[in-house]
Amino acid sequence: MLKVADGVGGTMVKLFIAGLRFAILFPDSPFIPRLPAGFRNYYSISFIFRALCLHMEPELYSAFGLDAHCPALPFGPGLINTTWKIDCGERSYILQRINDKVFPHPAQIVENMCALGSYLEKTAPAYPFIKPLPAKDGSRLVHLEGSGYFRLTSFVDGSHTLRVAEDPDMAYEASRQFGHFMRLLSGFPAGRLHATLPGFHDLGLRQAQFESALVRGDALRIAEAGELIHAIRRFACIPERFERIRNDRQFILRVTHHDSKISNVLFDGQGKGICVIDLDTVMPGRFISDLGDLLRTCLSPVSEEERDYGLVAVRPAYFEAIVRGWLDEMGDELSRDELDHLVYAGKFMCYMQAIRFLTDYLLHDPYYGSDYPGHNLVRAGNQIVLLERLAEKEAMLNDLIKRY
Ligand code: GN1
Ligand code: MG
Repeated sequence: MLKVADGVGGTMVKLFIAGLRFAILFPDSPFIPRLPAGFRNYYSISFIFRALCLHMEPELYSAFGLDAHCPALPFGPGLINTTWKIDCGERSYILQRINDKVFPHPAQIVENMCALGSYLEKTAPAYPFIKPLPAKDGSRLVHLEGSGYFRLTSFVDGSHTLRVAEDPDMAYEASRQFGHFMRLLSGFPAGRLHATLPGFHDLGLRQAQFESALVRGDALRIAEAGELIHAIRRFACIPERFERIRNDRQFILRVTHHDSKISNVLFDGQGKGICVIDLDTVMPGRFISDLGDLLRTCLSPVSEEERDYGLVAVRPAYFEAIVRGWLDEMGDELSRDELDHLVYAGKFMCYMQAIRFLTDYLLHDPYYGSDYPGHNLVRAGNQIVLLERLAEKEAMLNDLIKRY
């Protein structure tokens, strides 16, 4: 139990702790001071909460055989799992708690990673595939009653991640990394992987969830989102096209990453890609998911978090770099029908992310949570503006890549 001193200092500490508790319980409260946008992801209330949480878990350190004195700090901007970096002198690790409200069978994730890891050890031994490390009892997933499921991986020394692509070369590198990953695994029977999140990028399912939220969701929020819903309706051709793709046998089921944003690529000090990370959603899928999420997250100079929609833009040089990076790896693997859907891939992912954010908003944010009131509405609007910008430039972008 924490013992707090008396006197003015003690009162200040008690007030701080009370404030922190309030912030954790009511993160959306208008009484909680807002941090500047750039800091929000790394230094938000949830960041402080995560930092405090790990110190409550000494059993976890012991299960993985980690020295209890190694400091752990919250790491990365992920929305679903909780991530810490643990520094133990020479070696550093990444510890993740798998969100088992989202992933119903965390063991399947680890099984997928081990199956892919063993395959790559044989077929591409030079690829630095990041496999979960065994705990003291040999298992690669530790379950702590009441705390959840945890896995540990090595931190790749000298690596870093990027939140946004700072120039087209970085976008090229990121794209090439995801294309490389898919190509290396093109001989792996995708159907052998568990679908860790069934229906994850099934736009038909996402559309049905959206339609249901429009009926069951909060009436005030539905009214507030009226204009956005209208804008979404104008893109009905995107889910319609997906239904045709679903039945098109030329759209091959491949080992697909399903979260191919630039922040899931490790870069070295020279700006070269090392490998891809965040492998929870690697499962059978279509290439439009991976090329699409690269386009969604790299085309604009600002991320899905940006509230000033005037800053959302589609940069043709980045489009070209991403498509080039993708085709340099996957060009020979793609079928004719797939090659005809390069721009569609980006539209597909922007559309799906917009309706996922909006669905969550209408249902009071059960999936993504929110750092401020209206957060998921803002994100959904941002993604629709990005989709509009992309659709406006579609013909020009297609011209740009004709020669590839
Ligand atoms: C989630 O947690 P994170 O940031 O890796 C989501 C992705 C979304 C993304 C939007 C399992 O990924 O599908 O694109 O948020 N992952 C899951 O930022 O839902
Ligand atoms: Mg992820």
